[in-house]
Amino acid sequence: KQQKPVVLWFTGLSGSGKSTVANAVESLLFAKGAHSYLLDGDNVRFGLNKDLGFSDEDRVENIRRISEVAKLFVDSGLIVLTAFISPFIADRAQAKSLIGDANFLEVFIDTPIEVCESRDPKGLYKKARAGEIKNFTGIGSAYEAPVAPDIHIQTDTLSIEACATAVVDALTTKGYV
Ligand code: GGZ
Repeated sequence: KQQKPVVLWFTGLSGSGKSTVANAVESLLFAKGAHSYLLDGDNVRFGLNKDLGFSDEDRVENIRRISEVAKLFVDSGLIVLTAFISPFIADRAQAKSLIGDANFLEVFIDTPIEVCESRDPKGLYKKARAGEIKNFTGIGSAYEAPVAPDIHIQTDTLSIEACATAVVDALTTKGYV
């Protein structure tokens, strides 16, 4: 099976569905015989980046290291999916310039904060509203939405499966799979 290496750089709020959609995309890619690797909080923030918290400075360093790791994986020929809030435009631009325009697609998981907050799977929005988590993205810390994402997914109007299919369709249209 033909595949062209690329980083699918997911960005969106906590609870927007980045990891869920990225996992569903991986299943579709696997079924097509394409090889992929997912970087997310579970395998990065608990390992390589366990020394980092959620200050602006730490988020910048989090995204910088993830960009470097994504570059290594993409150099190995994989389709790489990264699922981090990556709240700052400048850091996503930096990731793109490190990895290279031809191998980078920004995927905006666009879920309104009201929807994320109503989902609140880990109770973090509730804690943030109560002042127990300061610097929570969208409440005490900024989220800078993409201005011109390569792929724009609105999770509140589509099923998970439909979101994942839209991402893979975009990859196909752009000639990566
Ligand atoms: C945002 C936080 C925070 C604060 C803990 N702000 O829904 P989750 O739990 O699983 O996803 C969130 C995750 C965000 O980590 P990232 O590495 O993606 O963030 S960034 O790209 O901004 O570096 C949330 C949890 O960590 N979490 N505290 N203050 N999210």
